Amino acid sequence: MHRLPLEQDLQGHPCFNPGAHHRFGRIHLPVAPRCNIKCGYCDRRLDCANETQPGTASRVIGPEEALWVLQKALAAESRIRVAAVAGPGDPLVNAETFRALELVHAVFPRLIKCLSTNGLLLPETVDRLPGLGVRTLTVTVNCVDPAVGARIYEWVDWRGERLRGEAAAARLIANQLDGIGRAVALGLAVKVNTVLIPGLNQAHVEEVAGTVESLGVRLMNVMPLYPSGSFRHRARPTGAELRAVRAAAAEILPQMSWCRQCRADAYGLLGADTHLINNVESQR
Ligand code: CLF
Ligand code: SF4
Repeated sequence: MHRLPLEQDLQGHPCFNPGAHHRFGRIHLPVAPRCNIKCGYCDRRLDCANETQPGTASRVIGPEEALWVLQKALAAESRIRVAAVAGPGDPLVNAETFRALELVHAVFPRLIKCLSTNGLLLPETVDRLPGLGVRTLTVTVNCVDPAVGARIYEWVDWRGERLRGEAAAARLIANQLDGIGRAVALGLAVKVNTVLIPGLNQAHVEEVAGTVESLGVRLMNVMPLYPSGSFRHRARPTGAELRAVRAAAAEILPQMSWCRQCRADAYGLLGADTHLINNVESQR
């Protein structure tokens, strides 16, 4: 395991520390509506399935409103240690993410700030994250081979051009790996989420684990596909398939097995979710 100076501070992170998820919680601020890629399993009407379970779409809120709901949520749930942006689109392509984190960090400097991204814009934005209090980062890496990625990603918007096929996957993968390396060098704790898609990347997850481990990633979260979007007719992995893939990957990289595939507006302890918007709005 890589030990970083921030290790001590991460004890209260419910996703990065297996001992913390029964004791501490997180809040997701849904300030990021747009996305710059199209994963086959994504249903645009729902939350980013790279981090969150497709469900009822979150209502997007603005940065100032995010600070307000955070204050309300902290008053209602004192165990929250992490404020994160995890959708409903990709945080890094939405300027509102940076503004919200700036506001939150100014008022709550001791809260851990967390982000979950597809990684396309990570190389050009990662330098801004430590100054916003971001200590933990999740990048969804479903493959490190463009031939596999061409079957997972429908398109990638890059520098004004819509890439497709292997060119799209190659650009996304290159940026993800470049961005992860930069994030680790900046001292961020990086986790990789990999959506397990039977028939597409099942035999490829160990290669993903080995590649990101060599870049300094400290934790991997293999998430079962939730069939939706273009992949709505695909099978969800069985429990046995998921356990087998996780066990093989665990030989390479510690595995997160307690992920609850939270909504993009969840707050509280993992799995004991309260949904931010409905509950906080009822207090207006
Ligand atoms: Fe949120 Fe993700 Fe940060 Fe955790 S969730 S952005 S790392 S604070 Fe955690 Fe929820 Fe699983 Fe995500 S249980 S979906 S891994
Ligand atoms: Fe959907 Fe993928 Fe974009 Fe997340 S990163 S919003 S799953 S297309």
